[in-house]
Amino acid sequence: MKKFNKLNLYIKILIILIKKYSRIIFIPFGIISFIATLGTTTPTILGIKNLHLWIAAFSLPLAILIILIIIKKPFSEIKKIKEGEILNIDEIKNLHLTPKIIIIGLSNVGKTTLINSFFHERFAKSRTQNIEGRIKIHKNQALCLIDMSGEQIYHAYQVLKLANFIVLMVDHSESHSSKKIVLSRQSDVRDFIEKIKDNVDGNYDDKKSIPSLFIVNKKDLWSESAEKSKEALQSNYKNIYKEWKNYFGDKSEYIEYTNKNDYDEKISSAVILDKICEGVK
Ligand SMILES: Nc1nc2c(ncn2[C@@H]2O[C@H](COP(=O)(O)OP(=O)(O)O)[C@@H](O)[C@H]2O)c(=O)[nH]1
Ligand SMILES: [Mg+2]
Repeated sequence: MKKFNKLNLYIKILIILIKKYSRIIFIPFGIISFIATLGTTTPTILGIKNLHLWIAAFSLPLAILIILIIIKKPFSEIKKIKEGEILNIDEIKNLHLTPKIIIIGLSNVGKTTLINSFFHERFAKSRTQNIEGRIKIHKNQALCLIDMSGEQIYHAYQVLKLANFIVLMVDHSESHSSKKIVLSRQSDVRDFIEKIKDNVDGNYDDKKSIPSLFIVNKKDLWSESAEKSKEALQSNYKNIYKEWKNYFGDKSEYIEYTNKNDYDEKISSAVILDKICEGVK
């Protein structure tokens, strides 16, 4: 179990709660302290006028705060922030403090494998059916990584609503072993991105600037492809990335990547997590 300092989360939640209910908490204080300052012939206890009222003025907000904590259970989110904790869509929606990182892309690009690698698990065993969140603690920052099935575009639309960070994965071919660069795969990626943009255009006014990573995955397989087709692949994806960046903002980065550990120039998955943490700061 990773060490994770939750104290700052408790403080953050307390501040949010106090701000949200500031009227209920501070109006009684204002009224009682106003009454306590009135009048000249008021009783003096221990040299302080209306000491009993002042005690009430200070203890009432505290009591109200305690009652709010009992009723609203604001700290329940912290219990869920545990390394590896798996969350369904409703639980993900209830996270207010943890940045949500969505991993989107066509089916078989390697989304689930990437997420698993953050937990030092090997390749994905089964197909992703639903939207699933998983908590990752990286360098004392909690992240909620959200996986989806690439076959269902409405999953991507659903997770887009939640995103604080987007990881878009693309590849040269649907296959996990073929070195052949498939042109139709690149046009499928274009279509996928167009659908994502249309959805954002249709639904949000202020969602256009989201930090992101544009990951071209399965680099291990293109190393032996003909030099020309490799260059064409890179230049096509760099162009698609440029359009992506124009749309989603400057806080984005293009990376050529592989999930395969035995690949010589492998960027470690921890570097990807570093970039995500930097992006959500
Ligand atoms: N060669 C190669 N295969 C990969 C890589 N990443 C994932 N795969 C394989 O591609 C297939 C689909 O991966 P998966 O993570 O399930 O894709 P998802 O549908 O996007 O979640 C699996 O057989 C993985 O083992 C990679 O970087 N290189
Ligand atoms: Mg998957």
